Amino acid sequence: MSTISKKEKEALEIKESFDFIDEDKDGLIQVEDIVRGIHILGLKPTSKEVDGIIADLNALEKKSMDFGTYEQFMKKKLKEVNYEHNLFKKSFKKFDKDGDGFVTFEELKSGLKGMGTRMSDGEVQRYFEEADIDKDGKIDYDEFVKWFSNM
Ligand SMILES: [Ca+2]
Ligand SMILES: [Ca+2]
Repeated sequence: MSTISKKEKEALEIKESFDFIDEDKDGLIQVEDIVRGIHILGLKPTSKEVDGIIADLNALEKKSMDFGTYEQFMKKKLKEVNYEHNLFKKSFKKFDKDGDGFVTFEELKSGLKGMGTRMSDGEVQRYFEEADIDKDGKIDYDEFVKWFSNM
């Protein structure tokens, strides 16, 4: 077990990604390069989001940014992503009644019922098959997130 907190780890990763992008080590990076940082940090923005990010940054009317600005920006982005991630986790848990890390057909069925959706077994089956990408008969968390994001 490592003793550093998630926050510290995050701060370290932000610093490392900045250093990596700042190739000439002058403490400044090009505004457009922030997209590389976003990818290094494992954030997967859509191209629409990237456009939004660039627009945000252009509004600052700066061509380059220092670490402070970069850090602030990344912290905000990571927070948004964590928020989304928590939402997925929460809903996954709702479905995964026995908490074994998989959602079975029965769990999906009763979960959807619990949400007040009226669906026939056939419809639930269709949903289930759509979500179960590797066809092992259960939905794991990754499959769940993919399915949910595509809905
Ligand atoms: Ca389960
Ligand atoms: Ca599966």
